[in-house]
Amino acid sequence: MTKLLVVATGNPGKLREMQAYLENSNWELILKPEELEIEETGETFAANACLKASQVALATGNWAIADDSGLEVDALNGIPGVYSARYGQNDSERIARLLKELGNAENRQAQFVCVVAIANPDGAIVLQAEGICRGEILHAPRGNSGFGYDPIFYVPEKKLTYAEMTPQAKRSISHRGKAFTALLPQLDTVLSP
Ligand code: ITT
Repeated sequence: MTKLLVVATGNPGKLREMQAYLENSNWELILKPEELEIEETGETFAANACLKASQVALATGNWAIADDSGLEVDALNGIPGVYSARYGQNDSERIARLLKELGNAENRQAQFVCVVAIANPDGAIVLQAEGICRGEILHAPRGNSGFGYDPIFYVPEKKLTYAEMTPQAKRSISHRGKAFTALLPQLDTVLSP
């Protein structure tokens, strides 16, 4: 039986990836109403993912899935981290600010983190998974695919930035790809209460 799952994100780049990753699941995806905005008051990716999934499930009366993610830069003590979306007004501002803060620092090591959470219609969190991808921050953007910080995040294993990868390649090594790989086998076994 197909069940409805509300995708609790307002980020179109994330949405594209989440829709692709959920394509062959037994769930029928619907989008979160645009006017339903959840304030991210948590201090961890897990807290914010759970908050978004739970609030959207309660508000819509459906199952909901949320993703909280961000970029942690070693030389900046993990900043922007959970504040990655609030680091500037748009993607190019956020990238410019990060490159400025990092300057010519020799240590360019960083990681993308993603926590995905699923809530049932009562707002209870039933599943959660995390994925991490280590990489390096370049001095200037490279590539046109993807979204967000993709053009400055270089993955040595692939010798490409996220923005130079095909969606399949990004999925195979990315923080979100790994979180969904852990989550998907469990998702189809979840039954309505
Ligand atoms: P929702 O909360 O509505 O899902 P958001 O953009 O506010 O959307 P987050 O709070 O999780 O999402 O912030 C994530 C930030 O990290 C945001 O600026 C993204 O662009 C960035 N980000 C997350 N995953 C990324 C990826 O795969 N590639 C590039 N940037 C990414």
